[in-house]
Amino acid sequence: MAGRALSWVNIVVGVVIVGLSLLSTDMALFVPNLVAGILLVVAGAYLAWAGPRLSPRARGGLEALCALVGLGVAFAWLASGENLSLRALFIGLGLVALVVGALGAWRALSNPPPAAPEPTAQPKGTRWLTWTLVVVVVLALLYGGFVAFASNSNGTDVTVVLHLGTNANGSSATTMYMKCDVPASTPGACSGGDQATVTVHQRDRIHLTIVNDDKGDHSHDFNVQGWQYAFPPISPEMELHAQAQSWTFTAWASGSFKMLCEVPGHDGAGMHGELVVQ
Ligand SMILES: [Cu+2]
Repeated sequence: MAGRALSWVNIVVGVVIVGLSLLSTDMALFVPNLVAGILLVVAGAYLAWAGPRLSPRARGGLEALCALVGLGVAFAWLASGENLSLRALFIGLGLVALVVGALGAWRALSNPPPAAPEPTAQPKGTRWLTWTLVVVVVLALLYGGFVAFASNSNGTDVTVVLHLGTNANGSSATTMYMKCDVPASTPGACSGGDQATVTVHQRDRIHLTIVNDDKGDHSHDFNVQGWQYAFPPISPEMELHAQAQSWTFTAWASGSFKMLCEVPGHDGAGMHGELVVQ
């Protein structure tokens, strides 16, 4: 039946979104896309299998949820800095999920099937799917809540430019640095010598640019320690595949956090600094 075919479209769109999200270098959208794709697959599978046995309202609600997920995917990629072809694919996939979900919800709610006796107990075979769906939805909501809370900025923009490189000191011991480009940074936001100290206020929006003075693909790997800054889109991790890379994040959690290069030996050689969120 047509409704079931539509559910399969959700599954296929979800699988493609999961696959493409693995290709994406936009870390801010990687995890939300993964969650959105998995949500579409699980909801699509559930609708394909148990859809005809669900009440119109439950089916319509699930279809509407898929439509919202599709809208979210399309909308998020509109604002992304990812290359245009990948963005276009994601926006297209999101719009497909939006249309399929909206159509399914409309069909379920406007044409309820002839009253069938409501099953008193759910068929055993679909229970694990129900619970998987519940868990995925709860995780998605928790993550969405975290992202909404943690990325909420006070509107103050702070620019910080850091250089990562190796000192040519001629001696046998190699020393490395993570230092500020003071003229290029917001006054007062960045200080220190070879080990930078970045000082910002809580909820400032930080535009962080890392310049790799040693060139090379992934010769340095910038990260900030602490679980508060471990998850996209708040994590400013940059693997430095380009000579200069930028990242915007909100300093949502106060405290002192070590900034470092994660390439073995570089932290010890001096390639580290401190992020102080007051
Ligand atoms: Cu390094």
